[in-house]
Amino acid sequence: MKKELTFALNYALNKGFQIHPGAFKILENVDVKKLEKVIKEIVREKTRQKLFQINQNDLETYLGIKEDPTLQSEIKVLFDPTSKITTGEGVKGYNALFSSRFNKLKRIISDRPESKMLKSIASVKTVKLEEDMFVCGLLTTRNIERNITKLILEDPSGSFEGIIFDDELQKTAGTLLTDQFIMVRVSLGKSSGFIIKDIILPDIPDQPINKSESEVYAVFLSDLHIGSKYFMEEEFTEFVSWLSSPDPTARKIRFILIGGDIVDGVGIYPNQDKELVCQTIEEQLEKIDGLIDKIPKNIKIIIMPGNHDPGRRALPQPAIPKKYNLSLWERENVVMVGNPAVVSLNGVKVLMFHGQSIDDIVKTTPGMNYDKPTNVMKHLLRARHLSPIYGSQTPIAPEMEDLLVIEDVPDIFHVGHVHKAQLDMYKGILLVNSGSWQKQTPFQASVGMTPNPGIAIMVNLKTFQVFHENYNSNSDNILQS
Ligand code: D5M
Ligand code: FE
Ligand code: ZN
Repeated sequence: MKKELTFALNYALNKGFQIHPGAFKILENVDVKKLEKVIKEIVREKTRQKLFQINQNDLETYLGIKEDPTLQSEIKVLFDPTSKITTGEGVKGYNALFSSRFNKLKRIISDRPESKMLKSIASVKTVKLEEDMFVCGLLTTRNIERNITKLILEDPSGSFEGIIFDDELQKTAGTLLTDQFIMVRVSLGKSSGFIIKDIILPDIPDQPINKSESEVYAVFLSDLHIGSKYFMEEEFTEFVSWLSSPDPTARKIRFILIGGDIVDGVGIYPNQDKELVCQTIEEQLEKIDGLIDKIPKNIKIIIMPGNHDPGRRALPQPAIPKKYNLSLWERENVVMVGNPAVVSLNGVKVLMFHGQSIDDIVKTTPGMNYDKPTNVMKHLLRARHLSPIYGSQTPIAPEMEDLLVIEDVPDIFHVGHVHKAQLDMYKGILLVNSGSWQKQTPFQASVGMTPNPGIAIMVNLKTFQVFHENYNSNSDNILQS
């Protein structure tokens, strides 16, 4: 026990006071510098009242941390892939997946004025084009030859090939992702080929942001990697204790969102066992369950899986199955969802996605890198899809419905995976990459990846003001925005 705490307890006991366990728990979390003053004032006041017991209520009243019963904390799961996962078989499955992607995104782009002149690929090929026309489809191929870019798009009626001469437009074309949905403005060239004059992405429309009526906070976490040698257990435990401290921000927290890689898993990468302190998934999940137990019960916790968590590897991922840890599922303040998911926190819509596709996008797209994952997040919002590239490193299951299309515009977009705590805004949407609680691993060091772990990002859901608590002792380790 800290000596300041021992002093405070002895002071009260020597004056004939009894200390209630609830009061003791609060005293444990009071800043040590304030303990002496706090105990002396409470003892004086209660002596005056001739009541020789110090209970939780006395401390909460004195510290001004009495729970505000008017604070609302309503959570609704608006989208969870878990029950929708069917997995189509083989080619038929992929056809269904891409046709669902096309239809959903065509519906989204139909709100744009240009869409009035939208033609199917088959009809554009047969009519005599006198003025510019618009076609849309999924980008299957992009070639650059002799300073000319050629794009091939597919819609259900056929395949369309167009070329781009304009330098700026070629640059835009260079950032497009394979299998992404786009709309193009085209005209007929002199030699009867099609020329692409403009590229239009589904993107995010201007729209008002939903805010919470009560002033409650949500914490954004991800990539704990429990079970790994590099999990920052001490720092994370310190953060968990801070949640029950008298700090005014901590007192208003009602939601914690965990965006995947809760555990480090088993057999995720070669020789992983040498970097694990817990060798089974069950043991790893038990550890998180123990930590969750220390979180105040008025905080609702949403748990979404990442590529290290059990269930299935391919996107969309179901919630971490019950068979690995029933007690997480049985907790009243825990909500288990799949990846991706959309939750409403007092009306604020949060799109949660672990972020696996960032790896593919960083590798293939000019101007994108691991230092600025929020730029990749903007790219995904413009494409209105969480993982467009099919057949690269990120496994995508052949579902009958494409559950990775961003159908609903969120107020907050929460991603993890790349271990960089970073904030940004895009068209009014708050972008949060929630970093990690795992120190740099030998693999990350070998590829020059520098994470900034140990930062808890918190958002006031009424004002959208962002706060953070940094548990990393390295002064270079900061939240990026
Ligand atoms: O991934 C953390 C980050 O490190 C993420 O950007 C992927 C990258 N990473 C991790 N392991 C590998 C391997 N083996 N190859 C390529 N890239 C990798 P996390 O999901 O936490 O492991
Ligand atoms: Fe991770
Ligand atoms: Zn990950």
